[in-house]
Amino acid sequence: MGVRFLLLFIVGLCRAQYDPNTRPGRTSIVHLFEWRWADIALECERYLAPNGFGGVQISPPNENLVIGDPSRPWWERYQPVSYKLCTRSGNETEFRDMVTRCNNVGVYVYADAVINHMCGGNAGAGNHSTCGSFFNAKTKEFPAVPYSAWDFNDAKCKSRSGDIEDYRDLSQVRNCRLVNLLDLALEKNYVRSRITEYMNYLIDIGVAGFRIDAAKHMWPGDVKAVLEELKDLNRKWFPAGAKPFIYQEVIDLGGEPITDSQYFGNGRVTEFKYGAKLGTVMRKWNGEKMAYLKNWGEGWGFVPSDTALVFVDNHDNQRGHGAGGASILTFWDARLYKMAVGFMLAHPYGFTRVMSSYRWPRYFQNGVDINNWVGPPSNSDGSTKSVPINPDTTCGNDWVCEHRWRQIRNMVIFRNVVDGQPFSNWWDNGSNQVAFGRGNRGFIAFNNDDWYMNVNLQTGLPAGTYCDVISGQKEGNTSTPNDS
Ligand code: AAO
Repeated sequence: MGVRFLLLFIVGLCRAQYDPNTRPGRTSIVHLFEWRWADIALECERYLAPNGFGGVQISPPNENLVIGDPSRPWWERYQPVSYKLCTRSGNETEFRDMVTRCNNVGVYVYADAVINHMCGGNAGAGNHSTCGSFFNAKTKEFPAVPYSAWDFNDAKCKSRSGDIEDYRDLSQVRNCRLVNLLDLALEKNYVRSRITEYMNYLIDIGVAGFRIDAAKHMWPGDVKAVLEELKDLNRKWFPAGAKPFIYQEVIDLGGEPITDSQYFGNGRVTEFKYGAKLGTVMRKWNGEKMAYLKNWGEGWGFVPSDTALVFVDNHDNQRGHGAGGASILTFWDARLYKMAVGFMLAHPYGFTRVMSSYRWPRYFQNGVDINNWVGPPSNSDGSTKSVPINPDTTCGNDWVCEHRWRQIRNMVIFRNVVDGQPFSNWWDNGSNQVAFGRGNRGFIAFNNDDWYMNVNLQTGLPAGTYCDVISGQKEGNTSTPNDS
């Protein structure tokens, strides 16, 4: 008995960083990409909590380089200047207010931690930063942290340009600059302690976990050393001993020496194969069809379910950055996108993240969207626009709010309802009509063929009348008419 208890205890400790810390029965988070803290606080209270969302991934909260003012690209936020909490999403007071208000309604906050690097190496005089901190990238001085030249990796990098030139060279990927971003020397105790100080500051404010940006570009042992110094979560909202949820951005589509599994020891990893493959299936490319989804998950070569953070698209690959390629489905392909997100939320594999985006003026030249840099909806002074809510519950000001689309919101609730139930009663027509249940709690059917679906299926549900929450909406004891 004693031994078993000890074993459980050790296993429990080791698994802690895989646990999203969401409230029981809340099984998904949403990435409110580039939203202002004030809007996120409101959204937690008015929409996310009432609809069973477990948490929000926020854009990086720390000070960054201002680029192209007033036409500022979204990606400036991946160029840190210090760990002060002011960005165009808001200042520290607004950040604290958001975390407190979201936590108070049981919607937890996951911060995007950009700890692999500072800003691009060419930034200098003439550039400013979001809190006004002085810095000089050319001399590698960031006095607001402070970091100076010897806190960076350049001496260890063996590529000709100092940048990552070849993803097949593992040490280049981890020691050289990712697109010229100044690469921090994470093997140094000094650098590690500045990073843990920043992350612990966020934990004290009340965040529940972190997306680790560019984890692939850091040695797994260095990431581990940083994570080991993190505090337990704030006792005001979380149980004693709760550890921050960790999901590491590791792009592993195969063919490179850096693999997801090298990072399992630190927490979950982003499973990029998921969105790339699901997009291919829904688009029916490469001879793929939905019938093949019967063994979706590990059967498709994905990482073990309890180490996976999954998503249909993310802020990079919805606009051609990062990895995944043309198969990635986004809000621009609304019908297929809803099906893919619906499939993700119905299926038990992985911990699910829903994307919430803004529209930008896409402009393709030779197949490349040359406007894929365009930042969030903004005012003429470059400040980010608020998210107004229309009478029909959609969002204004070019915020897409996919998480408010009925089909997606209802499937977030579906996932909560079927949580813990087995994948069951699979049916397919050998083509693109499929259906499956989750124990005796829920059942879903998809038709991605070009002809009607007319079958009698075993659902596993108790006899009764059910509402189709994809095509309609349950209102009291009735279901609104099919409007799909
Ligand atoms: C900007 C400018 C740069 C400039 C730089 C510094 O665009 O021209 O040099 O500033 O001044 C974001 C933007 C960047 C931006 C950066 C900083 O995306 O454009 O640079 O902010 O402002 C790699 C990383 C991955 C990274 C991804 C974008 O591994 O970590 O690139 N994602 C995160 C964030 C992202 C952010 C950063 C990191 C930096 O989510 O928003 O960048 O903080 C291969 C590799 C992947 C690699 C991709 C892209 O993928 O495997 O690891 O991702 O290449 O380079 C097939 C393959 C697949 C391959 C893919 C593309 O699909 O199967 O493996 O092709 O070749």
